[in-house]
Amino acid sequence: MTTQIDAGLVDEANQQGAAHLQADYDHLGAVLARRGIDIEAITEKARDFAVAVPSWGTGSGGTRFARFPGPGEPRNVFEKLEDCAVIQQLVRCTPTVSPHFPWDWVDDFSELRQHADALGLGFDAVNSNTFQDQPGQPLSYKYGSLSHTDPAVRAQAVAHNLECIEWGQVLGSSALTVWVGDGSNFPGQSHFQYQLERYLESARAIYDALPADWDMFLEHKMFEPAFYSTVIQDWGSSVLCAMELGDRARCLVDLGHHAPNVNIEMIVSRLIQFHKLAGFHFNDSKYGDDDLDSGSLHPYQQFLIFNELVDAEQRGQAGFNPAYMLDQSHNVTDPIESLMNSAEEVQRSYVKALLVDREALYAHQEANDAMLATNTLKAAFNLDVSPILAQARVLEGGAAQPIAVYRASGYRCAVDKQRPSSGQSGSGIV
Ligand SMILES: [Mn+2]
Repeated sequence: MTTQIDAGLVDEANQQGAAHLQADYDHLGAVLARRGIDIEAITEKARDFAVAVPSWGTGSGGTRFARFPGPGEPRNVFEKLEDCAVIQQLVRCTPTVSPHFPWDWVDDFSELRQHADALGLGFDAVNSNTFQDQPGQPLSYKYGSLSHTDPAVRAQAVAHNLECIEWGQVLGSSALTVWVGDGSNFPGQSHFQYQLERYLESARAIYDALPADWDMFLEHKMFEPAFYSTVIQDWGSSVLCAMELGDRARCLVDLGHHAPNVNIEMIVSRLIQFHKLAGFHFNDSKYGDDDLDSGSLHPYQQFLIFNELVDAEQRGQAGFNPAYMLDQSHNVTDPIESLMNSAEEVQRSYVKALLVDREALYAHQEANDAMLATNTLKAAFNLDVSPILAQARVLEGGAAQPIAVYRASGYRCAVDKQRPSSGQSGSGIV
């Protein structure tokens, strides 16, 4: 397997920090032991944790005002995979990449899969794109795609999704994520019910074409690009459509796609309860679909979401198998650094949720002791689990301090020389 960063550099940095890491790990181990928790068991769970990297996150993102490209941006999906391999080499919890079509379209998908294999990477859910027009595309999505009034436009959008499945099969993927920007910008512009009926008819055509081992993830988003109404605007519409389509259609929760102050962890619980949770696009948000780095703003909310996920995992909830993916736009940071940091922050929430004393929590809930119940959650959240995360990375062959090693490697500077700016980007905000 090709490594992007000199393995010697990783080892050297790990050895330099080994004594301090061991001391911190031992101390945390003693703290956890007093709570009846075996730190080694938690570290094993941390080692097994995985979150997929979005191919579109490897380039600098932007807004509708401007995009400020960074140095050495990947110019194609092969170069995006190389950057993803750097991330995986150092953090060891991002073994798969979620591709987006047609941004990541290639002539030969077998070659792409071989390239990923050589880098030690696999593919997660494939994403279709019917929210923008591509060069040479016969019909426009200006007024919608899967829900367009014109059956010919709907057929074109369905055909694209079917192509995505074909390409994804070659890549070894087993899920299609469908997000449509369809909606309206003016009251009265669209008939809500007819529009949703057209969406369902198109989604049905895609669902019926799923290979036997594939699932369909429906991603909702409250607004943008449509600013008055959106066809799949919230988890209510999403779950209604998923129920209508069948067992293999489930709801994907993007943390930035909700109304402000919505209780996302409760939505997650509801979806788990009814076997309709597909997975996540992790990111953070202050105002809307900001696509900020995961855990950068609301780490407690992210922890509370994982509290629901770990609760389901530990209770062995039937059909519980969510896909974890990042979906972020990196406008002012090096995307590799943001993705490494974010993967760690998501893993951190998972590990903290593992530390919740569930028996005590259930007892406090039964006794209606709100104070002790909420403090049980805080007792887990307030612990610094960084030594566990670092130890898990080191044991998996990654870096205890990924960003420090990445900066020391000079990778960005090296690829900047190999990748002259094309002035274009396959990055986007979804
Ligand atoms: Mn998303």
